[in-house]
Amino acid sequence: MSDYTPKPEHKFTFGLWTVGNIGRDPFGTPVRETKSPADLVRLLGEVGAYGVNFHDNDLIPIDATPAERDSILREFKAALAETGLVVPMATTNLFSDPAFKDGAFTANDPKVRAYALQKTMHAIDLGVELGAKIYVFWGGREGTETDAAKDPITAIKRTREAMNFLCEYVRDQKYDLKFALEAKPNEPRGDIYNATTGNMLAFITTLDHPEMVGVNPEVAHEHMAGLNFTHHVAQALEAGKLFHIDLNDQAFGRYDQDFRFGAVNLKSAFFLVKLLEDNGYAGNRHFDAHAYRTEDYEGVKDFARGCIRTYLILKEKAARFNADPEIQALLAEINADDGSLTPFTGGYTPEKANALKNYTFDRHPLGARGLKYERLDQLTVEVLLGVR
Ligand code: GLT
Ligand code: MN
Ligand code: MN
Repeated sequence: MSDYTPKPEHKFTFGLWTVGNIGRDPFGTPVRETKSPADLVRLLGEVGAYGVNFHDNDLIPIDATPAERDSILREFKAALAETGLVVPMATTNLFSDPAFKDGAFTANDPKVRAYALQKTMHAIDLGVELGAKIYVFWGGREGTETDAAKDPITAIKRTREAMNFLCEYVRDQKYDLKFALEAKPNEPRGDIYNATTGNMLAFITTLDHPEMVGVNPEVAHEHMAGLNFTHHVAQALEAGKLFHIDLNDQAFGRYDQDFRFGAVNLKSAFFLVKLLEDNGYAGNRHFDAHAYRTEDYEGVKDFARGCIRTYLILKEKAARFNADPEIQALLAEINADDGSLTPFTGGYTPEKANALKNYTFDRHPLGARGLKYERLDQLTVEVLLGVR
C-alpha cells in the first residue's frame, strides 16, 4: 500500500476563499457558516496542507477599521505559527466591490483604475509581510458584455500600464516577489481579456520587466473553453513561465464549476500531473476549488483531502507509466530513429537545405506504418484503472 501523506515538499496549498467558500451561488444563499481566517488555517493544518493563500479582503474585510485589521492579523499569524502553514502566494480582490463592476485596471473610469492600483499596492505590502513570493493577478472583471463599451486595444494598453507600474513598485520596495497572470475566458464578465494562458504568455513579452512575470494557469479556465489544459501548461513550462498553478476540475462547456481536482476528467488530470512531475515543477500546487454545496465542514475536509490524495495517486501512476516495460518499449518503437536522416537535422545551413530538397523520399511506407497509439492509450488507461 502506497503512502499518500502530503509532505511540505509537495507544496499543496489552498486559498482562504476555497475551503472558506460558504456555498453561495447565483440561485442560492450560503449553506455553511463563515469561518475566520485563523480557523480556516487550522482546518488546512488538519488536512495536511503546506500553505494558505488569500485575497486582501479574504483576510481583512474591505471596510475593516485599523483596530479590526490588527486583531485579525494577530490571530491569523498565531494560527500560522500554531500549524506551521506558510503563505506562499497572495492576490487582490479586484472583482467583488461594486466599484469594480466595469473592471479594475481596464475600467473606463480613471478613478477606478487609480483606486485599483492603490488597492493592489496595499495588498502586495500585506502579502509580502506574510511571506508571499508569488503575486497572482486574475482579471475577473477585466472584460465586457458589449464591445461598444470599451476599445479592446485600449484595454490591452491599460493592462500593460498597470502591470508595468506594479512591477516598478515591487522593484522600488526591493520585494522578492514575482507576478503570475491567470487567464479565464468568461465569468463573471461576458468575455474577459487575455482569455487563455497563451494570450497571457504573449502579453508578458510586451512588458517592461517580463522576467518578473509568469502565468498561473487554472484547469477549469482552459476546460471552460474546451481547450487542452496540459498543452497550455506545457507551453508555459517550456517558456520558463509556469510560476504557479491552480488545480481543480471542470466539465467542458458547463458553468464555472471549481470542482475537486480529478473529479471530472481523470485522464487529463493524469497527463497534467505527469507533465508537472516529469519536468520537475518546483512551484506551489494550489487547489483553487471548493466543496460541493451539499457539504458541511466535514465535507469540506473530505474535499481538501481528496484534492491532495488524487494528486499523489496520479503522481504514483505517472511513475508506474514511466516504469512499465511494455509502455516504454512502445514509446521507444514510436520514437525510433535509424539515423539515416540525421545529416538534415540540427539547424539550417544552405548545404543542408539544398541536400534535403534533392533527397528522394518514399512516402508510401511513411503513411502505411501503424503507429500503435491505440495499444499505448489502452495501456495508459489500464495503468489508471489499476490493473497494471
Ligand atoms: C476566483 C477565481 C479564481 C482565481 C482567484 C484569484 S479568485 O475564485 O475563480 O480562479 O484564481 O483571484
Ligand atoms: Mn484560480
Ligand atoms: Mn476559477
